Amino acid sequence: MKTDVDVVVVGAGFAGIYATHLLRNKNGLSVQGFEKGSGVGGTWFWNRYPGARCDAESIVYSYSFDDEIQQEWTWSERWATQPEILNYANFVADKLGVRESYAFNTEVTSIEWDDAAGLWTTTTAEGRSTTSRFVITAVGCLSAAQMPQFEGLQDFQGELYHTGSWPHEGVDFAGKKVAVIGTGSSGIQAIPVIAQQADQVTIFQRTPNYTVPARNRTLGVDEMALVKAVYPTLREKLKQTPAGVMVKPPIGSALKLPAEEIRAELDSRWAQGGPTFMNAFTDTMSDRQANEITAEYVREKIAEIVKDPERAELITPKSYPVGTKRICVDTDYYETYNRPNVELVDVREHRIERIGAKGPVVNGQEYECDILVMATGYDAITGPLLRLGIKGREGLPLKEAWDEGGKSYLGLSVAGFPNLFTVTGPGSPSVLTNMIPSIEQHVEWISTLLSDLEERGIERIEASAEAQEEWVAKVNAIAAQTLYPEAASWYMGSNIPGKPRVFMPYAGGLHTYRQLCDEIAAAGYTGFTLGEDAESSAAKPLVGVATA
Ligand code: NA7
Repeated sequence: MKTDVDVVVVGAGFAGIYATHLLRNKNGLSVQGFEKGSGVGGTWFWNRYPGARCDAESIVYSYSFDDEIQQEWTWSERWATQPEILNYANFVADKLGVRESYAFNTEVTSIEWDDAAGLWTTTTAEGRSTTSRFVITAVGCLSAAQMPQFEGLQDFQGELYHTGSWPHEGVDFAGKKVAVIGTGSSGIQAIPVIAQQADQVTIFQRTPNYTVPARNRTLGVDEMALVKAVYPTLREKLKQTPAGVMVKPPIGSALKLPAEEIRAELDSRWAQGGPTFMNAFTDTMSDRQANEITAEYVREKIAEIVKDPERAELITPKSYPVGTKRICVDTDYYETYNRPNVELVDVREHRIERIGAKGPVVNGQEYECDILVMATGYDAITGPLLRLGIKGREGLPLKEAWDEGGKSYLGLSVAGFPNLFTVTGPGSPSVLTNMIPSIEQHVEWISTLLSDLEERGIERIEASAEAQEEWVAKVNAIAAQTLYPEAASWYMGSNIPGKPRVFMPYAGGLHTYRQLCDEIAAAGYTGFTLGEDAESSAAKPLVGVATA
């Protein structure tokens, strides 16, 4: 069947840029990309809130597939800012010339499979339709902003912003009263910067968070030169690691080491800065008692830093193990609570009742503000995919297939949805790893798969329902060995009212995942039905796939 293009790629973030490049230039396929934003960058195009930075170190939060790119680009800080990451995405997009394959300012509203013709039709908000043999979603994990439906929100008279879709021209906080709802990574990064600029900041905290200092610094020319000299070997080494980042190995079990050694290790990692603090011991994420040692250390730090003991107590996390909600990385977050222009409203017991014309209302009191910042997070991992209006075989909406939570085989392919690949979908290592190496692995694996299919003259591939169920069970079993399920986190879908509570990412490590994917490919794509078999699987009812 003739199609408009071979592949449609949705999204022009790091996954879309690389997928478009590889499929065009290595596979020789025709690609049409669609991107809602006016430029490349994906999550980093939208997340422009003050203080936005990556929590993976810049020298490794970057592509490794092309030595020329890594030699030409120079990072200026240990933790890159959003503008620098966006510049990098633009630099790579220009270098690879992928822009010409994209329609920007173009929102995809539906992607529907035609089983008889064996093709996908992607439709945009403007009504443009494109047929393709394959679709690759590259829509990111944290791109569907979650705006809580507070009563009265539409009548708020001040300026209203969500950290996940920040105005490109920036926001002037000078002389303003600002309210911030949310103390996750975004709130924790934005609050110290806003507090320096605004007259007054009122923080509405529902759950206190654990955060470690970033200890950001500039990267010197010599230091970058050293990194560039070892990039090829460094990248190879990182491929053997669980998260694709440089991590000092754990020194042992927190339950077995002497107290002084534990203290010294945590002191050293706290002074070093960054999330490697969480890797001090082998059992922090698997044993509640071990976890408590690291958690208690952070609590002590809060008590040391925050001068008002009552306030320190209110911002001290106690109800869940450290690291089970994503560990935050900050610059002066706890210190900001010592500022005279910062007010804290604890909304654990008395929730935000509504948003009044002048500001949030809690326990009958309206907190007036000129600017209201929602740092309220995302419908993570599955949210961006569900917004695409995907329908598979027999017109099955992805929403229905996932009514018990996101299910896929390897995080890449969904039973009932042939020839569709979901880069960093649910069940992929994604957010538990450095996203760029994960993206590279996924895209390269898909590219190899497509050329293998081409070589064998196979036109259709689909994950089998059985392989999908096994993968979902594996993802759950690995999560169950950790403390992750103990927190109401976005990893679990707990931040979205009505979303099924399922731990979404694969916690077995990128190195293990990479090996598994390679073995599956070497064995001829076990767990997938190919060609004629995939077509005959269309005769199988989808009920079992959707609800098993
Ligand atoms: P997060 O981590 O989901 O944080 C959202 C915050 O907003 C969190 O403190 C929530 O409290 C709070 N929130 C959400 N809804 C409400 C309502 N209705 N009332 C009060 N407070 C609310 O999102 P982020 O954007 O900070 O970070 C997401 C990821 O992006 C991050 O991990 C990095 O990887 C980058 P809760 O904890 O649910 O009680």
